[in-house]
Amino acid sequence: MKNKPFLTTRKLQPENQESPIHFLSTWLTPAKYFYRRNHFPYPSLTDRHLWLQICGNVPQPRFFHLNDILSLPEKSIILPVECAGNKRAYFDPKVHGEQWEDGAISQGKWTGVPLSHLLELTGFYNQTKEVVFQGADFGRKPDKEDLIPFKRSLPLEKALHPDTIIAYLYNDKPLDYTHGYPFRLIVPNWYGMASVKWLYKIELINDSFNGPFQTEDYVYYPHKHNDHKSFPVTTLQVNSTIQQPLPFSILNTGVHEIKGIAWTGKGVITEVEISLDNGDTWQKAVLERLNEPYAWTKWSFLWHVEKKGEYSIYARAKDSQGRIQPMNAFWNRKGYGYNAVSKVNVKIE
Ligand SMILES: Nc1nc2c(c(=O)[nH]1)N[C@H]1C(S)=C(S)[C@@H](COP(=O)(O)O)O[C@H]1N2
Ligand SMILES: [Mo]
Repeated sequence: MKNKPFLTTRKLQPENQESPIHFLSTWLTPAKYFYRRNHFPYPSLTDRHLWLQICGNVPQPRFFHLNDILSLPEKSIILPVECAGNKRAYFDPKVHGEQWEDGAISQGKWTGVPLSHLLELTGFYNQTKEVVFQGADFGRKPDKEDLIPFKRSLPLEKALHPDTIIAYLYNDKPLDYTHGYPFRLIVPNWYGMASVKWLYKIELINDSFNGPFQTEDYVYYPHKHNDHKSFPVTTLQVNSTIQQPLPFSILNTGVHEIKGIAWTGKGVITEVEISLDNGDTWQKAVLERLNEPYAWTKWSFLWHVEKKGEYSIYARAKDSQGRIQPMNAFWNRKGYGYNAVSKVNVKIE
């Protein structure tokens, strides 16, 4: 019998679980191994949710039924969705929030209709500044009274990007309920919070949306005790994960394959380097890429090791925008965007 990995539970209500990222080597994460990140209890869906509403600043407000949407031109894109809190557990000093390690990221094939296509059908007025996306789930924020939905906006330009899609298939099957059935916004290059699940209402507005999921949460706060110099969380940092070997493994002398994934929200990954001497010297890993602009890059490195002892394996990715993983992550109070050089300690005996 083949052994199977499992999700790693961070919280059950609402459900927050990590993908077994160290044990997955396929390009497409099977739906059952996709991480789960929820702010609220799962929504109860009704037939109402098979209709996607576009309203606000549009000449022809409309409801699109799932069947209407299925008949429109479709587009498929392979891309990772990464939670902005991925790797939060590694911040030093520690920060509050789900203590995600490496598994708040998963990649698959998303199929849907470009949002720009729907907005061509409804039209939109010139003054439009942002597009607001609302999910069917709702609940309370800690210390607040009122029930609020999960709701976020995109600048019009990002909403109109041809790769911003309303997805209804994941890996060629209808979206799982847990991942947003029937409709999910997919926003390439942005952290996962932008990809609103159970999407049922889209509103075009003339000003800036300032709901709590973009003015309180998903904001980088560089200081512990005040909000100075805060700015919104948007694009993915350049980042990588060492999938194998596992932290604190005990290995024999000889040859070991060090392998993992690397990704970025700007351009493409151009290089992954490995250091076995605490960052003094770096050697290039071999990259393996799909012909897909947003997909993660797989990398591997054959390590010949004869000397027994303890080692730190470092990996750092570079992207085509000249960004590189720093030795120390940019600390911020809510713990977003951790992307310091990836490290795994092992012992050779
Ligand atoms: N409606 C809704 N959409 C949502 C969320 C949510 O709680 N409700 N969480 C967001 C966050 S923070 C992330 S990281 C991703 C997680 O998607 P997943 O659960 O499919 O992995 O969905 C985003 N979209
Ligand atoms: Mo997230």
